[in-house]
Amino acid sequence: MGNYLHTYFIMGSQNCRNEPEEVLKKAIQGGVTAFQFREKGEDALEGEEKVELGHRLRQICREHGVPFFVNDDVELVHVLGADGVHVGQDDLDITEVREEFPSLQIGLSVSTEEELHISRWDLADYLGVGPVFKTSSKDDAKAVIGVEGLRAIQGKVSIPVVAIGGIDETNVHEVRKTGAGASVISAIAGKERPEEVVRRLT
Ligand code: TZP
Ligand code: MG
Repeated sequence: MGNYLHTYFIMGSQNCRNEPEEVLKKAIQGGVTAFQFREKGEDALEGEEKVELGHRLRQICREHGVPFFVNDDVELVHVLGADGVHVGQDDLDITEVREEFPSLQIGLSVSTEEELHISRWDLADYLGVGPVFKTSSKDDAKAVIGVEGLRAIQGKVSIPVVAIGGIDETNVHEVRKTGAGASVISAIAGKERPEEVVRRLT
């Protein structure tokens, strides 16, 4: 699957300014290299509606050859036939997730070196590290770690890292300098022309 972490777009309907299907198509048009369906938070869809949207977004990714990840929901990984799953520190146990999906790509969120030490990150294919900058897309976001925090964690692992949290056109170059990928929610999903933003991010 190459370097799919380069520009990793994450969203759910709650993040979108326009129809999620249109937002995703435009983001792909702009050149995103992976997508994660993260239907989560106060205004998120639930139940059948979440599954239906997931099917439509999964299909768009399939048509364009973009790897499709599901955030936190093992059942949905099965139902949608996802290429990978992303797990947080307080969500699923990565040991169980790896047992259930031996050949899928698995991402793990890590915010601090302490979390890294207590994590089975060796079972993951990549780490999502942040928030690197201030974010408004996650209610329970941990403290901002900065590019220094990103580099510190990167230096301790042998798997690829994708930065997350507050990444936009004004600061993405700082992330690029570290060699980490960039994962982005609001700077793409919340915009009128996602394709133009993505072109400036890549
Ligand atoms: N994990 C750490 S920060 C964050 C997540 C899911 C939200 C990132 O969203 P944005 O809008 O790109 O800051
Ligand atoms: Mg989580």
